[in-house]
Amino acid sequence: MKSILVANRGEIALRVMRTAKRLGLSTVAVYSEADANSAHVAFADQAFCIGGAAARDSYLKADAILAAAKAAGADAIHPGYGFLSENADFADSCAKAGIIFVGPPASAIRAMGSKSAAKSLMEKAKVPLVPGYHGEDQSFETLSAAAEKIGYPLLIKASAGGGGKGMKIVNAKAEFADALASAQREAQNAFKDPKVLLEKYLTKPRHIEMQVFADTHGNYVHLFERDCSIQRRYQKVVEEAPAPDFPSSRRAAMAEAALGAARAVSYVGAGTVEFIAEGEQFYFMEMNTRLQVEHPVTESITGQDLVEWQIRVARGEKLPLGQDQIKASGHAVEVRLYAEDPERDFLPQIGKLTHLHWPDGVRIDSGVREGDTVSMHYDPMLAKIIATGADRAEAIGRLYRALSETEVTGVATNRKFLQAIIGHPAFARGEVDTGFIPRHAADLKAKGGNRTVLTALAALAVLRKAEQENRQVVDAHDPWSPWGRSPGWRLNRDAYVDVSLDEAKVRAHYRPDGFVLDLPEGSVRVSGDCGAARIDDRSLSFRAVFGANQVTIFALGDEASFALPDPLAMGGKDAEAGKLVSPMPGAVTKLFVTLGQIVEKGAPLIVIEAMKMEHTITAPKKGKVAKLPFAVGDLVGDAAELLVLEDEA
Ligand code: MV4
Repeated sequence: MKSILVANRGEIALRVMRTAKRLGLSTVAVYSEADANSAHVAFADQAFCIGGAAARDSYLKADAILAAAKAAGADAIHPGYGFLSENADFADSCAKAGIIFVGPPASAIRAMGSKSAAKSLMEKAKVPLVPGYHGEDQSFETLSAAAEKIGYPLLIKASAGGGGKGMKIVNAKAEFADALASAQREAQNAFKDPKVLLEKYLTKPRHIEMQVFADTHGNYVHLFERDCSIQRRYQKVVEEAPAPDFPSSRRAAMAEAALGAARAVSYVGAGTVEFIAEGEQFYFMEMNTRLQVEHPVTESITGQDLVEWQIRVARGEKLPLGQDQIKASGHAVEVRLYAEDPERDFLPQIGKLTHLHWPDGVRIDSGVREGDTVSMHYDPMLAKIIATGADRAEAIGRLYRALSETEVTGVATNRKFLQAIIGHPAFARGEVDTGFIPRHAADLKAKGGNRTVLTALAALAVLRKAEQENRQVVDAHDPWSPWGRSPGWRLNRDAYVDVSLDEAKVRAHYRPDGFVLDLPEGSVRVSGDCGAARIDDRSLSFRAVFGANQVTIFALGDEASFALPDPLAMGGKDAEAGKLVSPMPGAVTKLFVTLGQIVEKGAPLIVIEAMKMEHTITAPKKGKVAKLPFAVGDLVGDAAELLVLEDEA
């Protein structure tokens, strides 16, 4: 194997290519039209555009990917996760084309693809199953008789489903018939297969999964478990290894069950066997026949590179280590940082990442860079942040600090939500189960504890910026003269300016070394600047990131954004020069003008839509449209230059 194509995008494409390069392989990326300027394309030795932005037009197009592999002379294809990673037909097509699929045999993918069939196989292999029914006979009589035997509450699952899709809880016999009909309808619509299975419903289970590996020589090992119990609507939020409060006897039993599952389907490569656990019991749920998003926590506690293992197995080598040589030490916790807004029901966010700063001392697996755009076409995960420690408390402490130092502007993120989980006393106590987020929902809501400090810092940042900008203009000959420093400075009387933050005015009284700010909570003294600010008697460092009409302050592990007066309304420098910038990230939904057109003051020019709201940009003066870089449908970032109006000659 000399060359590998990665049939994926974002962080996992980069992750796979990094190891491939280290192993001396040349790397081939594929990308959609939306990803032409993305990090995974830049990192690869060569890259091929395989189609349009929508996944079905690119990352799901098996033929286009195989054609790219042929054109590049790639010997192998790594599918990453998602997209084609668990598509047995794609694995077959690779084999037919003489290309190594870095994944399990198509037969193993198929065997685990149907839940009912998988459960029957697992039953034979003596892998523990939740009491239930997973038979072929789908008649109402058989299903309702099975339901009576299982008892209530019970769960109806789509046999072809996975990850929580098509599940129905039935609390009592009277609900069964309706729930069944609806589950069958949904299964038919979503998976074109109405087949369901029934299970006893566990109300507060933990999700614990075992990492397994097998080679083509009949060797099977496990690399311990991961606890992924903290989920939101079946999406994992926090993953850790080892599972907290998980005795080694249960670990050994679960590992044996997982290896039994892998053997039962003649598995090869990296796989994950998912269990739900309640009390002392655990039960097989499903097997994921791919490398998982959360594999870094396993890498952290074992010191192994799982992508290297995958590639070596795909080359026909034996597993790098035997079971006795695989050791776990310490603790690792991962969180998934998403471009989503917890205050708007976790609505996915799109827009340009105007500022991005990653913390030190932790592993960051990310596919985005500052200036990149988060589009609506793909999963909005920005990064996985993985912290390790000698023990769980140390790992948690590091992760909390890392989240404090993570800075993203341009899109809302779940950073504070993650921090609230990682910092929660119940999490510290290891009280993790699938009910964690709903149970602690009130504690996980954003609280404005540092509002006064952040407001004071925002006012200071705005004042310092104004000073810098004025100093050049007003007082070029003596930059230190108090006269030129700001328009408000006068001798012998109260001198002040009003800073407009979020529509409210903060009065700032000049003092020789700073300001006294009148805030609703009272007066505070501020001085210094971003590096070393002082608020009353407290010194702190902070960062201010200015957007087109807002400023975001990062301090004390917290952040807050404040709206600034509209630069167009203020007649700022940009507006005078006729440069119109986007007030927020969004999509261009309408253009009223064309290049070269002459417009009157106040004429509507462009409509930007974001968060279902339309913003119309109007002409601040009469002029000729000299630049118009965007078309209808384009995504624009915060502060992107939308249009330039030139004075008419
Ligand atoms: C269950 C269950 C309770 N009882 N099965 C959700 C996703 C899919 N992988 C399996 N899931 C569940 N199956 C029985 N018999 C509860 C869940 C479940 C869950 C499982 C793992 C992680 C988070 C979860 C959140 C809600 C429900």
